[in-house]
Amino acid sequence: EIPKEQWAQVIDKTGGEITYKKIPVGKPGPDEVLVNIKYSGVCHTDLHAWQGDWPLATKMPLVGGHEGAGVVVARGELVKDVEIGDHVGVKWLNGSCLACDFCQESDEPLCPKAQLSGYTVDGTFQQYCIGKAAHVARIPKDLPLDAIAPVLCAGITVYKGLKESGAKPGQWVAIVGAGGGLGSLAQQYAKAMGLRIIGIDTGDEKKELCLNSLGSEKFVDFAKSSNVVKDVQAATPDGLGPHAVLLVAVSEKPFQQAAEYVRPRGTVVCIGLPAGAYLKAPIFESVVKMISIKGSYVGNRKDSAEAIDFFARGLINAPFQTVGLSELNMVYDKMRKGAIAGRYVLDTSK
Ligand code: 8ID
Ligand code: ZN
Ligand code: ZN
Repeated sequence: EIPKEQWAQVIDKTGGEITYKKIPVGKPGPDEVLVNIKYSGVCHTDLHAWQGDWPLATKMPLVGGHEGAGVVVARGELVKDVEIGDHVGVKWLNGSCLACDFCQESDEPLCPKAQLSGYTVDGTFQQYCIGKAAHVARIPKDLPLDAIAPVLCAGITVYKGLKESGAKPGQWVAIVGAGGGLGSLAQQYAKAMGLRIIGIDTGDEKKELCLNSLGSEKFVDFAKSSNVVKDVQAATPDGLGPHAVLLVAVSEKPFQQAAEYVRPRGTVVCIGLPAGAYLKAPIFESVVKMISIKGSYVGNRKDSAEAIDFFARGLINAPFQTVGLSELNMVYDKMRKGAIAGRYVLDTSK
């Protein structure tokens, strides 16, 4: 039975107080489903949205969150291929037009009418969330909904980014921001894809995690290193640097360094979205090393299904800690300080 009211984390203005309170449960439109969110990951994007870091306005008032795993409890009359009781994920891409050039080519994140969970529509920091049926991720019923939650943004995004990097099995990839949410999953996907990994982040806790359980063979501590560029290149056997770089850090500096240490013919994939930041690369080295620099933005429905399938096959086992939905403020405090190794997942029942 669907209640009339539910617990949610709500903001009324950018950077304003986050209030844990009861709000009405929404009704799904004809092409939508209502999902009883059991667990939601907390992505750094949610913090950017709250802080107003990006040149794109959010809806207000706003319920954040876009890594929501739960159970379908209601559906609109046009929905035929999702059943009540199915396990699904509400992703960053809540919906898209399905008709534009980009949607037709399965580049739906690029849809000019894309609806974004926890940004332009209410997201998963609530007990009942609405998603477009076409876009909710299908989750097999035997998978744990807490552990799968971070896959729904972090997992999909890094899996897509690794595909976009063009790195082949046996080649080296540097993961910049390796100890965070996206970075920890990136190592797991990279390892499963047969890549060799250099983790870049800071602190002994993240170093241990990367080297001992996530799959990095080498680790560079960006805060301790006196020359990150040299150290990253030295981490590859021939000293010529990694074939690909996945940038998932939330600061500008590493985006400036990547072109310097990437291998000739290598690819730099930008994923992290630090506020107000610019990309800068030396033209000389970019030209004579024939470097590619590109962006990568979440993934399409097929990427999502594949990322979940890696998890279903037992290849993805990234660290997460679970706390109540009511503790979102604490999670944001830690995230702002870079003090989270892995991901926090919120249990919406407390
Ligand atoms: O589709 C996309 N492109 C997409 C999808 C999802 C998330 C982009 N993102 C963006 C988020 O908006 C955010 O800007 O990816 C970024 C990373 O998200 P996250 O993994 O959720 O953030 P986190 O858990 O806070 O991890 C960030 C890590 O970066 C490290 C920190 O120590 C932390 O572990 N880091 C920083 I800050 N500076 C670094 C540096 N110079 C660094 N690591 C290496 N070198
Ligand atoms: Zn995200
Ligand atoms: Zn479209």
